[in-house]
Amino acid sequence: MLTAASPGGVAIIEVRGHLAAVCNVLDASLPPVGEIHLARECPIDELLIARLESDRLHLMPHGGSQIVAQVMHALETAGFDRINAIPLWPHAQDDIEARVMACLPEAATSLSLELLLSQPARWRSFTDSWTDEDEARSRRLNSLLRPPTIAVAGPPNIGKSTLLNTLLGRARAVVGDMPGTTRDWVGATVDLAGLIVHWMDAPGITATPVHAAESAAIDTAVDAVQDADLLIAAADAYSGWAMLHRVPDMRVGLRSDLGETPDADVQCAAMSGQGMNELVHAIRSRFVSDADLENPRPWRFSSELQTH
Ligand SMILES: Nc1nc2c(ncn2[C@@H]2O[C@H](COP(=O)(O)OP(=O)(O)OP(=O)(O)O)[C@@H](O)[C@H]2O)c(=O)[nH]1
Ligand SMILES: [Mg+2]
Repeated sequence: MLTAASPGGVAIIEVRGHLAAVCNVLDASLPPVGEIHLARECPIDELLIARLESDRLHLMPHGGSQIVAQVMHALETAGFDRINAIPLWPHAQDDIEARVMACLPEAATSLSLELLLSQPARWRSFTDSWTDEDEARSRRLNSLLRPPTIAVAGPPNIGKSTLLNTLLGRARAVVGDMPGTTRDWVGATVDLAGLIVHWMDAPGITATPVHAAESAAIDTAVDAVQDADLLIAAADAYSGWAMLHRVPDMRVGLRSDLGETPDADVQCAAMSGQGMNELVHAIRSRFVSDADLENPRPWRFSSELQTH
């Protein structure tokens, strides 16, 4: 039997029954009754195991919904039945505040946190009827809690990886003068003015790959482009646009200090910082607009929230 609740940054999953199976799925040893172990080898996440009784223990992984879902799934696969979450929010005044607390681990920036924390007051004073536009705005705002994936693809050696490194403020992607520097997708989590995104930096796409590794890298780039929530085509003033297997959602001109890229929606130069704020804002606006953020009506941030 198991239950889960996540009152902030750490989740608590209570497990009752034949506990040896838990240790098999989590690759951890069973602590003696009354002791707590840190399971470092667990393939899902480092977690604490507190043995409360011979047949009852608490698992404490990080509280992110993905991690909790993976641990719960592993336990269910091992034969445990799920029981409803225990309401572990004793300080919550009402249901809406409890739901805000449950979502706190997902709010990773001050923008998302402030918006989330303002919801109990908004819902309490809301007497209007809920509209289709409220629902659509809420879906857009949900990207503040569930990071979208952005893929950047274009010809080689135009500054795609430099752009990612500049957004991160540190080196993550390999940058170089040789076309084909990036051999595989480099993924990083980037904060775009309060919107967290998973940024995929693709290898350069060229019609004339020289090495087998380059050619394989291009195949990977072409495939991965399909799944991104937002596809950015990148080019510089001289490269032309790469052929992509999907129409891009946005065209960005890079290395704008060397010249303007024809037909780009936004121009920027990562090395000098020119146009970077505009780029960040333009990307964020594709998911959440300024009007969405400024709208004082409540946000239905959880599908379990009733609107009447
Ligand atoms: N002038 C100028 N040069 C830049 C700028 N951004 C990057 N570069 C240079 O452009 C070259 C290529 O940069 P990368 O970031 O490796 O380019 P890439 O598109 O990732 O290249 P591949 O991985 O080969 O596809 C490097 O020498 C960078 O220093 C910029 O804003 N202005
Ligand atoms: Mg690169």
